[in-house]
Amino acid sequence: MNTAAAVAQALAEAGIQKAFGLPGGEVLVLIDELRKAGIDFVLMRHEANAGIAAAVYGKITRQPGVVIATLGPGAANLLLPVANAYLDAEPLLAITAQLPDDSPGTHTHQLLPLHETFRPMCRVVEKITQTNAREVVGKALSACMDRPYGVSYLTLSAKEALKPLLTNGGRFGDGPPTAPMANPASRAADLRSRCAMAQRPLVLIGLGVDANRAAPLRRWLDQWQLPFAVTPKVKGIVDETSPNFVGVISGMAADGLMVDALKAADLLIGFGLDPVEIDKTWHAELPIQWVLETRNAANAMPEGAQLVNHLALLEELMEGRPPKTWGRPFASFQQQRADLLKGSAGAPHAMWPGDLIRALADAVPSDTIVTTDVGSHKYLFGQFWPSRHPETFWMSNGLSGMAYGLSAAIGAKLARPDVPVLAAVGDGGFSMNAQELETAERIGAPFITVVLEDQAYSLIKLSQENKQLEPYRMDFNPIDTVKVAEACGVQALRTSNPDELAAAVRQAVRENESLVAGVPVHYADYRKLF
Ligand SMILES: Cc1ncc(C[n+]2csc(CCOP(=O)(O)OP(=O)(O)O)c2C)c(N)n1
Repeated sequence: MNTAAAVAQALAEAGIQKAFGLPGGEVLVLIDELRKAGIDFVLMRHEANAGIAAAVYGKITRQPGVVIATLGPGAANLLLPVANAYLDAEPLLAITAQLPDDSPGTHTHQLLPLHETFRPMCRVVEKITQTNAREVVGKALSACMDRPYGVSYLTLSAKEALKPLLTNGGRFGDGPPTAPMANPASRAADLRSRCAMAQRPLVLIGLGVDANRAAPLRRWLDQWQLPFAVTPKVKGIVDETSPNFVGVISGMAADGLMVDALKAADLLIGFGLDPVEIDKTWHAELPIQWVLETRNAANAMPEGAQLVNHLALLEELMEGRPPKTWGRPFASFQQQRADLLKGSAGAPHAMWPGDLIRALADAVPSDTIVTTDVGSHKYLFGQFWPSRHPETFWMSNGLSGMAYGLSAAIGAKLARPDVPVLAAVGDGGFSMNAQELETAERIGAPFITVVLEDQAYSLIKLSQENKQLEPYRMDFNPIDTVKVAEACGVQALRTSNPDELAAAVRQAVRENESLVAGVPVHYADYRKLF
């Protein structure tokens, strides 16, 4: 067995069924060994997109997503998804080629300091050799799955890939040391007495809550009738159509209103709340009772915070009667939030963003997985999309990198072919990776893409206006969304009519077919929502 085959075998034995990527000559042997080991290689159009799709696929399937790229430029293109998985806590194993150690010192073609570049964001960074292949793959995979999920990075030179494996033993890594945990009973008693004294408690649920805690978390919130808010990365962990749902915190639309609600609370419980998602500093200024089960992404722990097992804590909290009743202390904020969506478009032939949300939410089943890109449309969907089920909403929010939504949709559809997937992206982000529509068609991962067309990097344009700078270089000419989609083999339409949009989306869902809908919006309308 050669080293590449040992890598493939270790991956297959760990249950990996797909590896995403874009090849170069240096990884061909590895890709061939993956094929022989029964691991499907999902060929994509850009390494960054492949890495994002892999990480989302991995998180949904509860295993590391695997992405393969060549050395040099291929590896350099992986910087974005590695950064994203690092800050957004998604499990990703990246494997790229590298020049062999015994290349002549003057052979610098495509030579980059890859280990040094990736090390700060990765848990395991190692060179795969003919003696360590199985062990190192196991160690890298298991490190990705330590919560919060994270990234490992391995290199395998084309030369080493062909060398015979010298050991075939190997054992999975021990993982990082566990942090000391608080006693759930005393933490529960403390929270109970704080709640008993509070008039306006608000539970802030964040990225640090595992999706498999959704049911007990919902039971506790329901039993105590506590008001709650969420960050975008856990949208759907609680039902956002519940009367106790106050809104989405951490920099989405209506953020000023949400921060006012936070300030109006007299008890903030940060249940898995991770500041990596928060673009302001209120998390450091307001007193928050941190209830964390794992370290935060990027290993940042709030001062004095202890870890506690969420499941055990929730069970303790649900022992006995709720400490108090609160009614609806945030009703006025909830009403103002709902009112924001009422309005009409500020330009002819544009759709009002509120109508867009309503039309889509009416057209798709509640278990539809929604992904977004980064921009004004992310703020819109992050705040107002009514998520109801865990892991049905995906955005880059720790890194906040554009060009996430479409790739994430591919990973999500491969992981959950049984549910519809809808990507909401800006026309700027769409032009970064629209070519992956062809990938989706080719591999049989149909999803719906809604492109919010405003011919601008609108979020940055609004920011330029807010700073009272000269309007400068934020607009671009349209690239015809419909023609791009059709060129990739996907049916498409453009409409600013909500009913027409809903009808087309319903049909695509019914027939499990891809659809791209270009929806003209007026950039200044976002201002009314922010
Ligand atoms: C890779 C990357 N480059 C740049 C940015 C900065 N940025 C954030 S939002 C945005 C505009 C996005 O424009 P578009 O995709 O059209 O969405 P819109 O804001 O118009 O909804 C930019 C350039 C980023 N977050 N990520």
